[in-house]
Amino acid sequence: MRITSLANISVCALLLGSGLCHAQNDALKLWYRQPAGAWTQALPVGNGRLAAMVFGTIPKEHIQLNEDTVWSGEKRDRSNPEAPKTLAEIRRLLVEGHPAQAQALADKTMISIPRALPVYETLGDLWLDFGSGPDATDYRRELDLDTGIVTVRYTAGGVHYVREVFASAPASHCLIVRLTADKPGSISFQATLSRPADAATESAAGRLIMTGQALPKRAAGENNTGVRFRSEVKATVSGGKLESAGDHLDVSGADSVTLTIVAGTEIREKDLAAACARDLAAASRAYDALRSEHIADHRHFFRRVHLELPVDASVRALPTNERLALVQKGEVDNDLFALYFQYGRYLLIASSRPGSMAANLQGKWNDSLTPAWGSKYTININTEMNYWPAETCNLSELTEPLFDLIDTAREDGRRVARFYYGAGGFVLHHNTDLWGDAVPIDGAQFGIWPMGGAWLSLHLAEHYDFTRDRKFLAQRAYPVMKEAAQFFLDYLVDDGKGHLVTGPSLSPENTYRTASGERAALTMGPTMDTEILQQFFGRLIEASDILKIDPDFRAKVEAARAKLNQLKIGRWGQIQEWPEDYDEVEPGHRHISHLFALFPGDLITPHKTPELATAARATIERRLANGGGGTGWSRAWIINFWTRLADGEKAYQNLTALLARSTLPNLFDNHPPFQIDGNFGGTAAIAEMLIQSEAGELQFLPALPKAWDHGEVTGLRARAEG
Ligand code: FUC
Repeated sequence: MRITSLANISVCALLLGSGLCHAQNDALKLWYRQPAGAWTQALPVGNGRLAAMVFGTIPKEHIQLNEDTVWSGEKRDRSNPEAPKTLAEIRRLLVEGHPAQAQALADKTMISIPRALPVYETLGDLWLDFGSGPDATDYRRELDLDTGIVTVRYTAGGVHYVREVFASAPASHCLIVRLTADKPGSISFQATLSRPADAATESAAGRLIMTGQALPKRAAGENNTGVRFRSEVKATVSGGKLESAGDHLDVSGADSVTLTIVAGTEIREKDLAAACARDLAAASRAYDALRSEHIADHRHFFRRVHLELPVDASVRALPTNERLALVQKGEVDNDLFALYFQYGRYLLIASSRPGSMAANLQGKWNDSLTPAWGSKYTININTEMNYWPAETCNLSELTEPLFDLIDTAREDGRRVARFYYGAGGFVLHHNTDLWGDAVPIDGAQFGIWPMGGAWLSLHLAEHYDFTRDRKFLAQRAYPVMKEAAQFFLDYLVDDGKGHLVTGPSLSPENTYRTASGERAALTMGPTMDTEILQQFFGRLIEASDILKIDPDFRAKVEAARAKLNQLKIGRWGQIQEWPEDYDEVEPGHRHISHLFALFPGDLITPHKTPELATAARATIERRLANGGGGTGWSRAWIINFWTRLADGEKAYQNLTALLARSTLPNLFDNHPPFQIDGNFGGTAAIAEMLIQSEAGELQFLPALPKAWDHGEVTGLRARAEG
């Protein structure tokens, strides 16, 4: 079925041959027969600001905690003072065919000082030590995606125990742990808070208190600055006794216990003790009231989309880790894709709420002081991928933290545009952090890429596409887009052949080899930059047209857009990644940036640009034939590409590979290590298999694999008619 006019925005599509089926409860649960033996088996809860990983361990429960503004380091100017002096020379070296020299110079003179940004750190750990006791039986640990509650149940010494953990957004962003037993007086434990470093804990009047500072670990000799935090755990006990002693709380002989966990940092609060007291007071209500309030709030988002794929009841009856193990062995479990899809939606609800920071490389779940890539915002693919499912999967409001991040980063971005490039507007490079840092970091082969602001700004345009919220376009999106465009109007240079190009820049993180054998990443006018600008300028022009403003500015953007390079097809039949048809040093490289135009962009479509679509197919095949798709996010991007090429079978094959090769027992994406982008990219891809609405066409079931021969989906969204 193909429908070519745009219709209404809420879409209800029935998969071919479907009957009406009703989701059984277990359809929406991740569940296990054992406690988590590792962090990647624990189960996540979150409300955007606070997050936790629940291990469900006996006899000592471990709940690892995060607060989304606990970052090491500080806001500061890391500009390399040499940058303005060498820009022209770096460009000259590139134009004259000395990319390795250009790159070495850029590495010395453009990369930030210090070279790394601050990192996102764990808040700490809550431990509930139940002491030694009789062995537990009938153990079950689950995360119910429909309620947002992790539940642990077991029987020990003839008593049936239940633990429930959830992260409430409405009740002052607290975490709640509830302990009950079916026999009065059965609950006794000692509670402590700890952190691997840089914190002190104490107990007072039925509360645990932890205070500390997220100190930088990587910048020896640097100022020891970092975000100050405070976390408190308040115990409310029914029956039995509660005592505070030293750094712990002792609960003995209780019937039931509720622990309320709050946390704050100096990023949002002036007086951390007062903030914790305020939040505890706001959450000081009966457990049942907190629980039902949380469920209602969670379902407001979660229940908007329903997906049922073919179910094998005997497989659905198995624990999640066993189902994943079967998929790893080559068994078919379509229903696990539906669970994975809803889990992706769950993870966005839990990690990105209005008022929270945007979902970072690990969403909000990080147990380390030195996480991989700082658990930051890598904006040359990863952060954008986090938000790919937001609009199509009916979670449009959850994009707000991303827009806040752009707003924060604009400030530093203006400074860097002026200082590094003598340009107006704002520029972001391949990473940013809590404070919106805009400088190139890490090394020239990664950091010298000025497209972060333009790519992120496309998300503002996309939000408008799905909402047609004119006020948003006028007040929030357009001013940012205009500033991002202004940068490029000032920054782009003529390539000597009448085209405007970026540079020095690169095709994210890939390296080429010139005919003379020189290896480099830096170049003038990498294909991805041109694609992003084609799309971005196009959206800017449209926006100014819709709003009927800025005709002069629009004319300048139109003129610049007309001078951008066209896509070229290289000697392998592929979309050329660089302006010259260089050899890739790593033909199976994880980044496939030059297919931006296929997804998330829409410059390449099988109907409108069939030759380019064939070249896009050759590009993916070449990457895959050379071992591509090795990281979770790379595989997830590949699935999205196949959906846009309307190849349901290839999409299905790669989705299977995503679960079989790049998914951890708690269904977290595995880069490796854990990185959440693959979850979000995979979720977005499943939606794209079922509905697409780019390039002015609305298509139902555009990439439906044969294996999904029946099922049901409701609530996905499409772009609306203007
Ligand atoms: C980019 C990718 C890496 C990783 C990092 C966070 O640098 O190339 O694979 O995802 O971001």
